[in-house]
Amino acid sequence: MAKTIIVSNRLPISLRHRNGRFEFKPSAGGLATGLGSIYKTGENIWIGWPGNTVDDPEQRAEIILELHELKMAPVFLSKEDVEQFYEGFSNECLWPAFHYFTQYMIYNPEHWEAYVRVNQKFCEAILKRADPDDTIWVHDYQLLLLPQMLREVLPNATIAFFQHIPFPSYEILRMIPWRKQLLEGVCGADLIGFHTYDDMRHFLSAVNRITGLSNESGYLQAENRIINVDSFPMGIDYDKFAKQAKSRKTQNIVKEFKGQMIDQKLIITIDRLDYSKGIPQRLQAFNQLLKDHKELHGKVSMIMIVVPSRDKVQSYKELKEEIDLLVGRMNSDYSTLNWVPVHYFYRSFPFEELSAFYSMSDIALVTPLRDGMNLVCKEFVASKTDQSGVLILSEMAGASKELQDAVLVNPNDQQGVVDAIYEALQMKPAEQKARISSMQESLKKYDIFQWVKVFMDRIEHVKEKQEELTSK
Ligand code: GDG
Repeated sequence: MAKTIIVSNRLPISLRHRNGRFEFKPSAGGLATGLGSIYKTGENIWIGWPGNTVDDPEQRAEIILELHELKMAPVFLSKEDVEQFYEGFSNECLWPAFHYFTQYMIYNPEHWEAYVRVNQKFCEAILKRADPDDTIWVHDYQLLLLPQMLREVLPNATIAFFQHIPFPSYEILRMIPWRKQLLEGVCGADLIGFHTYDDMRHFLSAVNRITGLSNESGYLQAENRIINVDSFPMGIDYDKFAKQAKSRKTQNIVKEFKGQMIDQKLIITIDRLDYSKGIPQRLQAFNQLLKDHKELHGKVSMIMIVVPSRDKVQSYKELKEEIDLLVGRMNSDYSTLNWVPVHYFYRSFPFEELSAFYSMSDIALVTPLRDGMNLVCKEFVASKTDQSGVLILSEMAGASKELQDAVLVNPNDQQGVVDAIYEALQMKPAEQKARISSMQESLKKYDIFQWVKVFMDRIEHVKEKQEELTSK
């Protein structure tokens, strides 16, 4: 029987090196949970990089065995691969280009060669395990070349691709010297998915202008195949967040945390360290609010969690310094003995504590300059089980297309963000309730499990359509 293979750059595990041995902890992230029902079934498997470089053949063998138990198979990357493929081409060329940060793009042919080489490594790892009729679902921008590489060897396989980050307009994509190869690579798939309609539209227009393929109602006609392109906005594990927020454990943490911040309104912000998330701009808006509204001093604080990420890439190092400086300045300007405006944490928290932060906060300030979807805003809404709270959301996040009951802002409009925070602080409970409950309804319906189902059903549909066409 044909099986399904999930492929992503990172496997859904964290790997720790302890006492000369590796320890694995399965990831509890949304995607891993959603895809659990797929890769943990039957012969199905998840293939990807375990996240550490391992050179010792004995250790590699040990890791292969242990991952096998978890229904995963590793692709081992060398230190050079990580530097040139992951930190280099993926994160210093594609990531900035796709998020419209062209000033950070680095066009390095060695990085490009490494990108081709590592996509090839993934291809070989998959070919060792794939049968000709399998379904292979490839994830994200690190593996854009993989669908076509697989197609050449497995012409009858069903190949799908989903991109988790935005897809830029043609004018940006064309800046990349290897744009044609990238598009031809991804067009090896039968189904190509994006979070939003706009990403899909940008992709179709770039494909048309660069490769000449034209689309009809979301179908591209390739030489002897059709390729379906569509948007599939990703959801969260809604029940998990709602349940955790109500749990005794989380409510005890809320009591403890809140006890230290009596009579203060709390604004939560949570992001990976990334320039696309607009962290300095958000701090500047909060600074402006405190400057304009002295009456809010001592009455409102921001809890800012920044999760360390890509700290070897120069632009990320600089961003960290900028944030440190801004927070330092704000706190030294405004703090009193019993009030600190920004509680800044450069680390990640266990799930129960994350849930407590969501649950106890009055406002979530989610203002990326560009974001494929953004799950933090959805998790905040799901965690507000008493239906209080206000979500302030950037128009540049994919999620804003669904969460129209948020207070929507343009993150580049500092005064607009200041006004939105002020409005949120004054918002009446009845209005908060109306907005939160309406967003909860849609997030509940279209959760991560539904997202996986809709995508997998579409793969099936495209496969049938393909067969119909070839039998004609
Ligand atoms: C990419 C795209 C797209 C954060 N801090 C902690 C913690 N987190 C978890 C959140 C959330 C996740 O990290 C962050 O997800 P986002 O979607 O906000 O952002 P990216 O990492 O940039 O993800 C994005 C996503 O892919 C999915 O397609 O939405 O646009 O850029 O789930 O909860 N989790 C824990 N402790 C923390 O301190 N446990």
